Amino acid sequence: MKIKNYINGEFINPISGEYIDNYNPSNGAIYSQIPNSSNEDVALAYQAAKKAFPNWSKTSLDKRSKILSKIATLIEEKLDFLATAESKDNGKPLSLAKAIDIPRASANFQFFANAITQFSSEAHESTGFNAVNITLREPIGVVGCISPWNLPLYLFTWKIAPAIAAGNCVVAKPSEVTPMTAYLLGEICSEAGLPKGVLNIVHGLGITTGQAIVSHPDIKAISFTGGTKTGAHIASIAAPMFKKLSLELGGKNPNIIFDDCNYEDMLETTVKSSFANQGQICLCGSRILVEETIYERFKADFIKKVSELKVGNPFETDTNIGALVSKQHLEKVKSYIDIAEQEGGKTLFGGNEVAVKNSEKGYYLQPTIIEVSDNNCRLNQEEIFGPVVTIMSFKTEKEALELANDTQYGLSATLWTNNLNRTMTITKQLKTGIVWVNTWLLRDLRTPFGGTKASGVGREGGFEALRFFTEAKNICIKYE
Ligand code: TXE
Repeated sequence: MKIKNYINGEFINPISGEYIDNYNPSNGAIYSQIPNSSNEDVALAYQAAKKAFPNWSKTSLDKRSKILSKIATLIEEKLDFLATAESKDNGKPLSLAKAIDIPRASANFQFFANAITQFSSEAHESTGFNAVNITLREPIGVVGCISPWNLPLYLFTWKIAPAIAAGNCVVAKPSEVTPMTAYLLGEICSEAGLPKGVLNIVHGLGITTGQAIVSHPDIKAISFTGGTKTGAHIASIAAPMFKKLSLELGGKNPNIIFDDCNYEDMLETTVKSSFANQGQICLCGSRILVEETIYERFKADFIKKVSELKVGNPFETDTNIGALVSKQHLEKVKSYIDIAEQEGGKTLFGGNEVAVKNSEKGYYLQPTIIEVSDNNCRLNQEEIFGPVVTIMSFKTEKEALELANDTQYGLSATLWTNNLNRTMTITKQLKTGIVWVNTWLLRDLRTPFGGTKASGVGREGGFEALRFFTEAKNICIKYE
């Protein structure tokens, strides 16, 4: 099957006619091809977006909102179809795609369909000056959205929905590793009546297609989610061109566990925060820090729970852990297990590839727990982005906080305690954009989402996203 670019409401071949193979991670087979788009394809997408902008930006909020809602409904109606496509493309359990990825993609459109009707320009009477100040929030024009492979449709729509809700037209690129649901979204948008050119989806490699979007002089804002190195590279191109930038990058998130927590809740959630989506979520708690008093108990219970997880074909209903997204990524994750051994880390569970019956060429890895004693080891400092967590103990609150903050990243942290004073002391001092207390990945789409330090700049979600995708203009009117 050949995936095509979606430009000006039409599915078209890349100008060069070149295609790249796309793999099914559950069995290692090539199952589709995607356009290897070049600067010319991006230019075409830009022209379509530019042409659509004057009308779309002036379309009433009510109409925009209705179209976004319609897209949300169509995604919901096609849940099984889209979840199956996502699972095949990404390797994630079908059950996860059905429960999380696709419902969230629909929710992204529904949320911004509502949010845009509540997002307003502001006016301030400047008392004493006979003046009124108006702050208009105007759409930027043509914006670029570039998304990764771990939560394909979920993250793709998380950018596109606020961008178009705010009146912009979009040139978007999904990851070349997981292009399928983005391709299917094009059809859904046409069916929902989204005018031609409002959303244009260009497929291809990061270094060519992605870079063409970032360096296009008239694409004025870039919203990117992906690796920290890529984010830095994108910033080096976009910043001198004075583009607005939102960068959601990697994480090395601490999961801090105190002995006064609700132990059973903590244990169950920690299994999820460690290994959900094969550990390929930027919010996974990959550094588990446990208070010394319960360390041995936790270790034994955690190993037991993790050993019960089933690694298997994503389409089997009892599979907990599916395939990693690509051969290349599997190799990267495995290399960290080797590094652990060289650094003196002790593998408590896992560490090996899994041969899944009838899918022997798939990219399966056991959930892996490694005990470390030094937070400066590479395993605790570098993002692995796979089913590999480290555990280590701490003695005091102060030590826990120091360990938690001792990383270049600052995306999220999880804290398990029932002590209110400790909760406030620690959460206020954690240098992360998000802190969960006694829970993990509980998302309210109104909240700001994003990280500090090497985890990126800017916030997505709620009005933050609508502010990003608009330019604020102040008009000051003096009257007699
Ligand atoms: O991501 P890339 P990769 C982390 C994770 C992973 C590492 C590398 O640690 O192991 O990044 O993964 C596009 N100009 N995360 O290499 O390259 C690319 O085509 C413009 C964390 O697969 O960052 C894709 O669409 N675009 C992360 C998107 O960027 C470029 C999720 C992300 O790919 C580009 C994914 C360029 N020069 C990986 N180069 C998270 N924060 O959730 C690449 N791209």
